[in-house]
This record gives sequence, structure tokens and C-alpha cells, in this order.
Amino acid sequence: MLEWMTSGLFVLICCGIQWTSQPISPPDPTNNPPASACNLIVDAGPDTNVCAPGGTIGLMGSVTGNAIYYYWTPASGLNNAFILNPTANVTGPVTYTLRAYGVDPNNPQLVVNGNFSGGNTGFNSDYNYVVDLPNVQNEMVPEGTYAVIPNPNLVHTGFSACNDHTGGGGNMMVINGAANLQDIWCQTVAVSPNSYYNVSAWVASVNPSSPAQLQFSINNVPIGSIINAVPSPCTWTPFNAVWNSGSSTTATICILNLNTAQGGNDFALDDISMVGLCVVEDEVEITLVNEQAPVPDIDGPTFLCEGETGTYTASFPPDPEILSFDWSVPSGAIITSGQGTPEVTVLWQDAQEDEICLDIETRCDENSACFDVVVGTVPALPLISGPSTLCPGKQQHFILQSWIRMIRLNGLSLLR
Ligand SMILES: [Ca+2]
Ligand SMILES: [Ca+2]
Ligand SMILES: [Ca+2]
Repeated sequence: MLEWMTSGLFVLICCGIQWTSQPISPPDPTNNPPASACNLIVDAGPDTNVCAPGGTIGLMGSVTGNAIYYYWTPASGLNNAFILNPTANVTGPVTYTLRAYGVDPNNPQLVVNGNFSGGNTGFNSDYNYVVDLPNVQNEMVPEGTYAVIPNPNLVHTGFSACNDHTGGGGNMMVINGAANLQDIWCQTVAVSPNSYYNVSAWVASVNPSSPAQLQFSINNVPIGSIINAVPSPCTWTPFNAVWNSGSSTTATICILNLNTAQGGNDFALDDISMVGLCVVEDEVEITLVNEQAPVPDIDGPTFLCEGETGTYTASFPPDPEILSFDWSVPSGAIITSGQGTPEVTVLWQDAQEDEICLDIETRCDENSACFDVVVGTVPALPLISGPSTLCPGKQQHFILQSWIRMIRLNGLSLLR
């Protein structure tokens, strides 16, 4: 027994807030499988949560298959509703829907003669139709003309001998673009109200100069983006637009000429198409987590001698998960192992009264606690004053330091 023990005090200091919230179950991705139909798989990502009072989180959408168009709703809080991985600024519980549109192979083709296999039929044009004449190669020299033929070179010596889009000697529509003729190709089809449709076509330059600039319109409203034909002749390039029919029951589809150059602006169209789209949608639910980190409950030796090591263990409720452990010790002590874990071993080098502390972090919160430690100096051997010799049967006084409670007697009788 050592002197300092008689005055040593045991104090456990806790700080921070008490753990009062209910355990939090992690999101269960199996409750939110992707949606799938018409060769599309749409996944809005696993349900997730954000620490209260809110913050930003990246949505993890994916679309597998031939989606033509997709977007998130609601768009509020998103930096971009038209990308698969937008950033959401979450201020409360919210459910986002990722909606994708794909071509349903079972939906019928609405455009008639879109591949021009039927010749100059089924469509209207502001342009003047010319017939390919044998042994003539200048039928389409004037701007504002078109032909339906398998080889543009048959009607203009400046036009390349392109194959149609699918090859095999099929027809295409060849156009010599004009400054003031807007509608190159138009056709009216029946549609269902409140449905999504995809209109598409292929374009190739037949002369490299001043490539065509085209855009779809439906019922006189331009839709989709403007396509610039590739200058290199005979390079077929697709372009498309997505259209919602709203209350319409018919759609007059047109391909618009937006390049008003008279020189060049020579191109071909093929495989014009309009099909109804199927929609596939999936949801992701984001909740707010109001989580409190527990106060670490530290246990270990309180009283040690300098030069001794002590192992200190922190324990916690099962939830929430503790994500980081950061122990700190005063100078004169060294963490010899376990930093970053719930248990550390500390070498106490110097005598002191101080504390070992632990900072923890959970997903949404942090907390800390300290544990008092008293490290004592190893005392010198107790001094006993008295005679250095004592004969058998004699009595003599020996004076011990007052705190010594016991001494080992070796052939001596202790009287008092
Ligand atoms: Ca064709
Ligand atoms: Ca000809
Ligand atoms: Ca031209």
C-alpha cells in the first residue's frame, strides 16, 4: 500500500450529450429493386438518408437499355434533373422518381414509307420532286429539288454515290437545300393523347460543303435539338426528338431545313420513324436521420505507478455505429497500441494526475468522454530508524514512517 493511494480520488468525467435517440436501421436496398419493362431497367438507387437538418447527397440513378430520354422528378432541389447522378439538396424527407423512356419493340411504326422503299409517296415536301433520268446527271442541279433514288450521283455530278442507310440498293430521299423552303419532309400520323413518342431519322451529306442543319417539328412546333450533318459525304448520322402528344390525336411530323445556304447544303434522308415510347420509372426515398452519438463509457485502471501500462476500453450501445475513435493522453503518457479502435494501451511514463480522453464520430454526430487517471511515483523503501544491533531478549524502539502499516518480522516480536 502506497501513501498516495490514501488520498487518491476516483472521478469519472463525462462530457457531451446523452444518447437518447432510438437505434437507426440502415437503409435496406432490397426494399427498392430497380424497375424493368420493354428492355429497360431503371434504378433510382438505394433508399438513403441524410443527417438532420439536411444537406446534399448524390443520387445514384442508372438506366440500362436503349433509353431515349430520362429525367428526375421533382426537379426542385436537384442541380440537374436530366442527368443520372444529380446532386440533391435535401431539406426534408423526399422521394425522387427517375423516369426513362425507351422504344418498345412491340409498338408499331407509325411513319409510312419512312425507308423510301415505296418511292415518292406517303409524304409532302416544299421541295420540287425530280425524276431520275437515265444518262442524265444534272436533274437536281437547281436548289429546292429532291429525288427518291438509291444513288445521289445519278442526279447530280457533284453528289457522292452514297448507299442508302441500310445498304442493299434501297432508296433514300436526296435534297438540294434551298434558302427559303422550310419543310423537307412532312407526314401526318394518328397518335394517342397523353403519350410519349420518339421521332427519328438518319441524315448524310452528299456533298461536303455547308452541311445540312435539320430539326423535327410536330404540329408546327419545333422539337428536339438541331442536328448538323457530318460534312464527310455518305456518313449516316441519326437524330431524334421525344414528343408528348398532350391532347393531340394526330401528329404532323416535319423535318425542317435550318440551313439557308444555296451552295452545298446537299444531303440525303432515310429511315424516318415515329414510335410510341414506353415509360419505366423507379423511386428513391430519402429520409432525415436525427441521430445522437453516445457518450463513450471508458473503463480501465485509475491508479498506476509511473512506468506501468494500462488498457482502457470504451463501450457503447449497439447503435449508432461508431465510425471513428480518437484517443488522447497527456504528455508523459504514450499510446502504445489501439489508437483508432475502442481499446488502447497506454504507457504512463511520468507521475501525474490527469485524464485519458476519447472523441468519437458517428454518421451524423460526435461525442467525447474523459477518464481520470492517477499515476504515482514509486516510493523509496521505507526507512526504519533504530539501533542497528539488538541482543536476544532485549527490547528497543524502532521508528517507522507513519504510513507503514506492516513490517515483516524476522525473529522479532512486535509489542505495539
Ligand atoms: Ca432506304
Ligand atoms: Ca439521272
Ligand atoms: Ca446545293
